[in-house]
Amino acid sequence: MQERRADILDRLADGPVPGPALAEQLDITRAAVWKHIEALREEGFEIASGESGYALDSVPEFGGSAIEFGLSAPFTVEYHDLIGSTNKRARELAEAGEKNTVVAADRQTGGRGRLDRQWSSPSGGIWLSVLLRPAVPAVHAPLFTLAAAVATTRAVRACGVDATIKWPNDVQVEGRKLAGILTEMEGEADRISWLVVGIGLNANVDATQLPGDRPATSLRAETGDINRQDLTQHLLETFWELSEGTDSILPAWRELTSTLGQRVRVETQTEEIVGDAVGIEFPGSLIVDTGTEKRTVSAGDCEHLRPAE
Ligand code: BT5
Repeated sequence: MQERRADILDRLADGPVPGPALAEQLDITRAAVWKHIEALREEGFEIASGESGYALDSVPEFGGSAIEFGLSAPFTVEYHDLIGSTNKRARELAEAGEKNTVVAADRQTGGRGRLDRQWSSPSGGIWLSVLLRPAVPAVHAPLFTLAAAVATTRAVRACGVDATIKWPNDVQVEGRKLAGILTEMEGEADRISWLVVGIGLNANVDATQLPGDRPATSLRAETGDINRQDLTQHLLETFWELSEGTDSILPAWRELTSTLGQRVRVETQTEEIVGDAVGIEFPGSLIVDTGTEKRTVSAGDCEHLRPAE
């Protein structure tokens, strides 16, 4: 969002402010204030102009300014009603030198999952990508995928939906996929240059529109439509906190996963491993006890078979 508009919203958050006072506080003309107010109205902010000045009556349900408004994480949000892929756009911003940026969209036409799979992204979802430049080695990258799963699960639980994490990147409700995460990065072994963590959350969408091997689900199907601004802010704030204190990610993930204790089948690029999921270890590898040995699996598609004895 434009910095000036963020400033204006911050000032209106505490109560009405007359136009001339805003102009003076921001050191701009009254005409410029009016232009910014009009732009905010166009974004869906209801701003009344009465005797006591401009008054903020309501914040839009979704959008860049709505997500940034009152957000206690240092992200700039770029919002699109329609885009190919937020991950692709975030990668472009990474190449242009940006950081701590979120690209969010209402609908994507070219959403991607892992291994270039298609990700269905109808209007009403939360499709976003977070661009970070954490000062950590490249091997730490999987931690950020787990952090995104934790942040998404916590935000969804705050809406009363009993979600859990399936290793490595799915947020599910009773075995149905509610959200997926796609992490992309560039860097040298000793340091990540940029990291883009894409989160796709089926929010206010019909679950029947969604593909998948098993039926997918959405927040609309689980609990009814939710306020995407609140949920996105909660998600981004938790994600930021975890990315700043990476030691807390694995313990938080263990508390929210449904994979540990399950009998699983994991398909990696080269083989299929069946066994009991007995642990997760830095930076996000699943430990599978096959009965004859304990295998450490760093990436793959995981299927829950039945709980381990
Ligand atoms: C994922 O891949 O789960 C990662 C999805 C990441 C999407 C976000 S949206 C914002 C950002 N921008 C992007 O372009 N991508 C990210 P994977 O584990 O490979 O799962 C992909 C599979 O999930 C597909 O092959 C389908 O079977 C299924 N699927 C597709 N769309 C779905 C949806 N909306 N809900 C549930 N399942 C879906």
